[in-house]
Amino acid sequence: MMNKKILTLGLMLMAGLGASAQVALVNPVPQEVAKSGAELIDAPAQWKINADNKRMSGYVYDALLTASPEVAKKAAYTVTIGVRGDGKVNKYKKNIPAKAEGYFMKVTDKEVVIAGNDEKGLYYGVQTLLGMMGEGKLEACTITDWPDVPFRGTVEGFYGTPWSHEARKSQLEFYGRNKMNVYIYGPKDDPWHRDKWREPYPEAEAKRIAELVEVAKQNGVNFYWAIHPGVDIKWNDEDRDKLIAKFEVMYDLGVRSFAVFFDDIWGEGTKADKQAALLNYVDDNFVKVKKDVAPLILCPTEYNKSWANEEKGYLRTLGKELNEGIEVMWTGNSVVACIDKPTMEWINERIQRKGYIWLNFPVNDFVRDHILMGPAYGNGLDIAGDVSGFVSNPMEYAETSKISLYGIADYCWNMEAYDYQNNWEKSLKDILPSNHEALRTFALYNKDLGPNGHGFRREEGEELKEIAEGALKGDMFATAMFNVKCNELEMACDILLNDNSNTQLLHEIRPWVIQAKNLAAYGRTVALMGILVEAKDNGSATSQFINFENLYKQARSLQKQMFDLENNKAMRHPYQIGTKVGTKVMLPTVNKLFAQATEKYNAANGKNLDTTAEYNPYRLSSTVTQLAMLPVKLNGDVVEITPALEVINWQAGGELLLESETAVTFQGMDFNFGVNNVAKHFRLELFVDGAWREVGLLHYSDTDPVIHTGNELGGMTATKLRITNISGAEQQVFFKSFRFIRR
Ligand code: LOG
Repeated sequence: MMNKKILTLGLMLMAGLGASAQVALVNPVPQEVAKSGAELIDAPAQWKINADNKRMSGYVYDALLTASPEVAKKAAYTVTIGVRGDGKVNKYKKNIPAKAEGYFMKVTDKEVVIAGNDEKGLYYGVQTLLGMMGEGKLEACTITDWPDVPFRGTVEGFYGTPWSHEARKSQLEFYGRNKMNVYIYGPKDDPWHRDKWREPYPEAEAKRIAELVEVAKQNGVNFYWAIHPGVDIKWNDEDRDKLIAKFEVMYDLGVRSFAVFFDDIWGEGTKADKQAALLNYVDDNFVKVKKDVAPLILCPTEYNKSWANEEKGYLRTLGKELNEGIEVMWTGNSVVACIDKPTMEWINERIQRKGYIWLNFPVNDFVRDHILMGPAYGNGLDIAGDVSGFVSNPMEYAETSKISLYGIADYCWNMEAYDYQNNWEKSLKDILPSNHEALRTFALYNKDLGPNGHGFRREEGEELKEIAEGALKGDMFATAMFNVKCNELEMACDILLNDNSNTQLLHEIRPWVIQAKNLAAYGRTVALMGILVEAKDNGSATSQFINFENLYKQARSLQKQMFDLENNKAMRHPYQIGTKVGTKVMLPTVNKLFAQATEKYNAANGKNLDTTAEYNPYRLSSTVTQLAMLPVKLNGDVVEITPALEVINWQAGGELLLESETAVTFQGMDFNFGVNNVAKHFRLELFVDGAWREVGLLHYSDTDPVIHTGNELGGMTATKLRITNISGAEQQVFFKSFRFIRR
């Protein structure tokens, strides 16, 4: 009994050791790994390839040729590759998992055998081999592997600057390496995807798309081209034929997979029966006729539960009417949400098929002041059987997005085994092997999104919390540790700024790295302020110059430098202005430490130094759910509400209220609801001297969606402002901008 236990323990330890060896370099984590001992083998310098003739060319063969060993007919080491049915792997046919894209692999000190259930499976086996050899070694083992989710990848579906051609090619290679097989092309700001959906691409763009299709094929990725016709589609034969004609043009460029998006629209385009009829028509007259085109994907208008109108039955209509095989996308319980079993059960029952997940992570188009470098976590580990596909909508920062995408790839492939923390550590090494520790240290402060309209937050700064709490209590050891953390961050930034190994990554994160350096310097200064004030040493003992008041000046300067950087014209985004780092724990802690130290100093020395670090007297609330969580930002004298990207359903009587702690004297104000002539449906009021007073709203012209205020606003002083829908009916508007200027 005892012996058996010890034996089991021994085996478990061995398995554990094995897992930390070369197979552990492979992403995604393989399904089944059996060891013939945790034996490491030096990768051969040469090998010969043994395969049926038909395997000695094509994308799988090309991938194998990228491996480090040289191909030599007389080499002692052999790589055998084949697909079920090939003569060369016939004796392994019982080992091959009968799963799409699955493979069996055997590694010994004499040979590697990779036998795919299909060609893609073989390709993935080759990727496993390449991953395993990352550090020049092989590990003796057998692997039986297959994906949990049949379609895995990304949808380039964000607002903002679309990815560059180079970035897309790099993504496709990354997907191939990490066993993702889908890339859906649908950037909101590509005119030929949305506004000019009827028109063909100009020649140069068309050529690039044709090239991407080729690169995708080389990497085992299906390139889907998405069209977004809902803004102005008319449900007539003419528009239907124009859509097909556009698909034909794309087909001629090589595209064999298509999607139709109806997200973020209102009006005619949103009708479920019309959408279903269009998709069915395309399915019957294009997809099925061509025979080599993948099943269509639809992104519905009600793409998340919080927007689903049960009474109108939009989703059920799609479920009932859409042809079998057409995929329907879903973002979960809200626009930005993690996916769990209940949401899948809810949607699948309505659409009568398995939902195709569009995960709005790590997309940052609604929090452009943050860059998201954290792990992909929070999605249910038990939904593999409930989804037909799972794609992530990333950031416009393609290279940086790879950190989270590395996790999405792993999650989709082997869900139950998904360990997001471990995956994250691996991803940083994969993306910046030369300086992964620096990247990790920096990324620790760039995980959370900050307050946002979707209420979606991420873990950040857990490792700092204890130190921060201690420092805030005046514990000197904790304050010193806090100082060390700031040093670490600064060090990481400096190392990153001189890294030339991944220039694209560094280019993307550069504004945040510079801001992080400011934050680190601010933190160090404040820590020293805390130490001096506790020690009642105003500097004379150590240095004349480093005294509390000079440190205070330095901290003030750093606050201003951070603010200036946020408002730097070259770096700022038109939407969410700013470059924010460490906003969950680090920055608020430094601000509090600053205020505390200054208060103590003031009290002890009879001084009156200003203690406000980051002051925002404005607070927003709204009975319109989609607006209720939007942050209010202060930039100098401009007060802005962060825009929302989706259609806002502003119910009759719904109001938006902005309150200020101190009275504001208005200079001017305008806002953009993205609709012409809509001002008449809304009433603007200011709370002046204890009573609401209406201020006129107008458009400068009928075709101008921007709403302005009448002349009377300038010079009015108020503590509250509200806007109400007075039309008596629901209004559908955008919330593209909202700002006022104070005197
Ligand atoms: C858009 C998407 C955008 C994302 C996050 C979908 C289906 N559509 O609110 O283009 O990147 O949210 O802002 C969306 O998610 N609308």
